[in-house]
Formats: sequence, structure tokens, C-alpha cells
Amino acid sequence: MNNMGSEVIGLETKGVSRRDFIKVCTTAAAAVGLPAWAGEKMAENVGKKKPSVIWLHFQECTGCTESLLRTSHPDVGSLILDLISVDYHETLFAAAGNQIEAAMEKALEENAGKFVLVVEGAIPEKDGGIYCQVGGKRAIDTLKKVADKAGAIIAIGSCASWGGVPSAAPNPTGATGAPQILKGKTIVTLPGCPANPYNLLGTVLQYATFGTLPALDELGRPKFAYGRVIHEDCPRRPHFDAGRFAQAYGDEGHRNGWCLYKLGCKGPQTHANCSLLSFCEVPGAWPIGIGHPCIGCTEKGVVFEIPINKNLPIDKPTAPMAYPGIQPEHGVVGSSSVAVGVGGAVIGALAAAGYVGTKKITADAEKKGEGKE
Ligand code: FSX
Ligand code: SF4
Ligand code: F3S
Repeated sequence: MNNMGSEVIGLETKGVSRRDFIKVCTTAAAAVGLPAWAGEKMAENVGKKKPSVIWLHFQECTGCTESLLRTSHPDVGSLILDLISVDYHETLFAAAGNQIEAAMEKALEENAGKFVLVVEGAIPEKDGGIYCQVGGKRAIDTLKKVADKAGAIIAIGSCASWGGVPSAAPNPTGATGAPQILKGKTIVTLPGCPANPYNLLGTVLQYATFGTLPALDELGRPKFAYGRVIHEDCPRRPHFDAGRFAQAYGDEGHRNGWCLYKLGCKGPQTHANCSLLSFCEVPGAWPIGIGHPCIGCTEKGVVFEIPINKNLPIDKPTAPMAYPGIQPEHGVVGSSSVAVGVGGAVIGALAAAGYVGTKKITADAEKKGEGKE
């Protein structure tokens, strides 16, 4: 572990211990479904050569960058910025005008074919794309130009993944996502409004260390993060299975942490790992954790389209197969809510174990080079 990255890039002079540094790398490795040794390898590799990242901003609220910068315990935001070489990022750069234009050209030239392009924000197509211009250049043109020279492309947030907020009806600018503009290219999409920074860090470090991308689904989403719906790993799931629902904000069920389905929770339809990977390293800091139903912020066609309080049908009513429900109409007699709640917790644990198993399979596949490139 000598010379393990943190010393090379001087993090310890900034008050970041090697332990914190390795922890962030192993957490990032775990996030993408790789084992701990991969995190150590990432840390070692990053110490030698930091991956170059060019980060483009388009139509967005900048929440994705903000969520990356506002992390804590340890300060993951600053660690991320030390782990990768951000060669162009309009929010973070002190430079402006001609200076920042020159920085972009320099970064493109020096790292052509190798850098990771991170796209944040939607891209407007209507009227030739005139509704988003930076430095007098249309977003759609800049995106195509930079993407042509990138080694890997990541669309962070729902805006860049499929249009997000700017594409909400009536979508006056014709906003859409990077995959719709860059047809035919492999694009890792990390939807979420905002996306979890660890999903980004894990993907970038995997690419920088092993030259591979995580296994992706048909929407370009890494399976390690979007392979399951929130409902499958939700800490309130035992309450759902036991039939205990909050009926109104502030009622007894809501105060007791019961299931939020009847308040409109879209967890059963929403693919994401926010129940398993805390935002900003603060346990419980995610919508359902603070008592708000999931609004489906990762899912095109759900968030910004379906009202927050509207219920959707349950597609995968899986867990109750293993034990009886408590509803009288289901024909169950004498099954206490406590027993059913415990049963739900066990099923939840099994589901989580399944999740870990899934991640291991992904990791094994990666080791065999089966991930998309
Ligand atoms: Fe979109 Fe990112 Fe939502 Fe905001 O910029 S995904 S509006 S949180 O931050 O792109
Ligand atoms: Fe959790 Fe929502 Fe599913 Fe209830 S409906 S268990 S709150 S994801
Ligand atoms: Fe978004 Fe739902 Fe997670 S609203 S942050 S996907 S709980």
C-alpha cells in the first residue's frame, strides 16, 4: 500500500488520510459491483495518472455538479476532484471567455481518444438547437464535436440521459438527452435528478483503471445501479408487505415510517440504487428516507409526467409469495403484524443478498472482460 495514490497526488497535505482515500476508491469499486481489490487497484492507478475528464453543461439546474460538491464525511467532492483531472468544467473553472475556450481546445488536443466526456443537462434540438448556446456555439454542435474525440461518454443526470426537467411538456426547446443526439455511440447514462456521485466516480475509475465500462442495460444504464427497482430494496418494504401504509403526510403511519405507496410512491416503477447508496454519505438522505415518496426521478415517462400523489400499479408483487399477508380478504387468520413484518424484513434481506449476488456476477463478468466497451 506504499505509494498508494494518496501520497502521489498529495491528498494528505490537504488533510485527507490514506484511509479515507482508499475508502472512497473501494466504495466506488463496490458501487460498480467490483470487489475491494479493484478499489485498491483504482487508488494505485489514479496515483500514477489521473483520468482526464471534460465536463459539458447544457440545459440543467447544475444539481448534478452540486450533489458532487456537497458531499461530506469525508469530503468526497474534493476527493473526486483530486481523483480525476477535470480539464474542462464551466462551473468549477475560474477562467472565462477566451481563456476557457482555449482550455477546451487544449484538453481536446492533448487527450484525444482517451478522455471521459461527462455530459450534464439536456440538449435542445428545436429550431436547429439555438436555445442553448455557450460561447456563441450551439450545445448540439459542441456535444457532437467533443463526443467524436472522447474515449468514453457518460450522461449524468436525467436531463442528459433522456431530457429530464427541460423536456417536460410542452418542451418548448425540443430538449432531449445525449443518447438521442449521439445515436450509434455507447453512452453510459446515469439518470437521477440529481445522479448519485458514487455511480459517476465508480464508472470513471473503472474506465480509467481497466479500460472497460460497466455492463449496461438497453437504456445505457449500468446494471449495477439500475438493475433493480427502489421497491425491491426499500427499508419500508416490510410495511408494504404487511399492509401498513401512511395515508396522509403527518399521520401516525407517516410518523412511524410506514410505506408511502398510498402517498404516490413510484418506487415500484423506478430503477435506481438510492436506497442502497446514500447521497452525500449521509445515511437516510434520500427521498423515502426523509418521508417523501419516490417521484421516479430516474425514469422517463414517470417523473415530470405523472403527478406526485398518483398511484401506479405494482408490476412485481414478489415478496408476499413466501409468507401469508395480513389482509382478511386474503384468507389469513391469526398472522400477527409483527410476524409478517419480520417475514418482510427477512425477504428484504434475501432481496438484498440477491442484489449483492447480482453485483458479484457483474464483477465476475467484468473480470472476464464481458462489460461493454
Ligand atoms: Fe438535470 Fe443535473 Fe436534475 Fe438538475 O444538472 S438531472 S435538473 S438535479 O442537476 O441535469
Ligand atoms: Fe418503499 Fe415506496 Fe415500495 Fe413503499 S411503495 S416499500 S415506500 S418503494
Ligand atoms: Fe429519485 Fe426516487 Fe431515488 S425520486 S432519488 S429515484 S428515491
